[in-house]
Amino acid sequence: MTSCFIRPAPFSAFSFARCALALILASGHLGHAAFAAPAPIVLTGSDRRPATSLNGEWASIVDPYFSGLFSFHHEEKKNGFFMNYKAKPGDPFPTEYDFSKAPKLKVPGDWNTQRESLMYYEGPIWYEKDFIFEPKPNTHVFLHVGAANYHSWFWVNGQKVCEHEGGFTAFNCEVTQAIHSGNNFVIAAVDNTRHEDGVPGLETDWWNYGGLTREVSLIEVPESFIDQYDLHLSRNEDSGIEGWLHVVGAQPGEKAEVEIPDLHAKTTADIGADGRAALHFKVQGLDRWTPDSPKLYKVAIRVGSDSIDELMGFRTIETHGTEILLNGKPIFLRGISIHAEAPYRTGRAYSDKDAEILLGWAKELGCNFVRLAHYPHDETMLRAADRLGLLVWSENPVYWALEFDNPKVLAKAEQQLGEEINTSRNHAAIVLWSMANETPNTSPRTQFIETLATRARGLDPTRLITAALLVRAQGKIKIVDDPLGKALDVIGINEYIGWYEGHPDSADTAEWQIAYQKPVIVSEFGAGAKAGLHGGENERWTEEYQANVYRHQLPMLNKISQLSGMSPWCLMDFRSPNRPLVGIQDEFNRKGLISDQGKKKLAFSVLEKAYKDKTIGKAD
Ligand code: GCB
Repeated sequence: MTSCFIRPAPFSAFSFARCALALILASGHLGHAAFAAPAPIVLTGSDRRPATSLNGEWASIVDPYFSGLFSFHHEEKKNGFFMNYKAKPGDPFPTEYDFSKAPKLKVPGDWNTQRESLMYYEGPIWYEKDFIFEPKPNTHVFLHVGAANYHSWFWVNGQKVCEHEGGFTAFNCEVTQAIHSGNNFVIAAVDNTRHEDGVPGLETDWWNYGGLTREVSLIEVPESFIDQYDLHLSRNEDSGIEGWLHVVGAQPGEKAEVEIPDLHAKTTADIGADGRAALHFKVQGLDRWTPDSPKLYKVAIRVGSDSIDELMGFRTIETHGTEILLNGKPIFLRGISIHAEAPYRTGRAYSDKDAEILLGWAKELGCNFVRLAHYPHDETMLRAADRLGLLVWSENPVYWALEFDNPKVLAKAEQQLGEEINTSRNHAAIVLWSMANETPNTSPRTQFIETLATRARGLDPTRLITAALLVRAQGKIKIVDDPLGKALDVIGINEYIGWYEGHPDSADTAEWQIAYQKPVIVSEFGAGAKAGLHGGENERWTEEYQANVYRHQLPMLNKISQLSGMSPWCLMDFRSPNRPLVGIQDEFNRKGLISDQGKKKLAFSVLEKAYKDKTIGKAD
């Protein structure tokens, strides 16, 4: 049994509230006696289903002590904010909150950039929204949350429906029992407090944007419904499309049907007792998805009265020696790293427009590849990458030093990785699952990430596994021999010659010793520059200095025989509390090739020229 009194003093109201939460959750209270939180389910392709949007303005209460979690009037439980109690004349107790008078926050959106007082806020905030809904008979209704950073709890009409940990993956809470015809309300508590045992942990080089940062909606599905599916081009069989789907509540004898009308291809498969159907069919005249021709096909997936109209590309990805092969042909990944920072307005990116701008810049740069760092980006970004023909590196937020010897942390990382893969597995654009970024070389770390790699391969054997590794420097010799490399298909390397190490021309004499004969992607290099600041090419923070770093890096990278791609750091400046230098950084990491206000720096054209003239990397 959880106890609130085992922790030594000081024991703050804040920790009491958290502890009360643990007790309340453990004992199944919170306005719904027999609550046992079911694991939120994955709905693959949820954005392709009809939905009732709950985006827009939500009432908000900032609650740094998390006191809204429990009632001061235990017998009444009216003061738990999740009850949304409206005071009545003659009540024998005071009600100390009222969502109808509370200020609003926009959803989707981080709270930090919506209200000045919340810029640095880390803690819980309550959200409330009224909505009208008419559930159809014999359906399941899910509250779909695109992402809530970091820990979140949800109630519908006072009934707890789910909780979720992890700030960058979508989840769905079943609300069928809690929702009713007519007026309803949904309440969320979202807490962006950083934790030592979180994923990511205490320290990141990006802003800890809190809140309901991605879209929220209601998705209604029939009694028996498709929760997950996977369709991809076979590596072994020419023109074979294979995969599977899973149905919740499948009826005996029910069949799955998949059709690609433009290819006149259709298959029907039996659904097993475990709800799974294996899919396989041959297609003729398929145009494979490539960056130059990102052909997407309409795919109709049907089981009983449930159906999803997908839009998918088909391609293969594999390695051969030190090469990456797309559709069996070597390809050099001309990339750039991107944070989910909103262009022009800053804050967490979430919209189609944000994705179009960010990926549009990547295309302008001559990229065929983007590293979406350092966490799974949203569905709009992945759809845009499918559409625009940009190969994607998608990353689990295992960043820097986590508690690698803590099994609970491993479970959290596995959960987020599972959500990332199960949600995004049908995007042709994604070719690499990245397990981690710059983790220290210790054996608990290696075991931890090997476990993740095994899980990723189990969930999706069709893509390549990577991670961004650190480099050991012995003077001009740069060594990559991290044992984690054994577990990877593609070695990612982050290096900052010319910025954190030496001068731009130090790259001219650097020699690389890479212990693996596998494809290598230099997943980061770069330098900080303030847009509009000009000076000598050896004067830090100027655009000239940054361009100089790029000019010296490119010939050096060309000498790495395993080089199969690169994604310099990074496309656009992004907010980070680690970057306080006044007048230069002002709490932005300035390694972008473009400023947060959309101004291109000189290095942009250095890289653009190298990409467009194909003077970097192996010819493809
Ligand atoms: C890194 C990290 C990245 C940082 C970058 C920097 O190695 O992977 O998250 O933002 O360096 O700018 O220092």
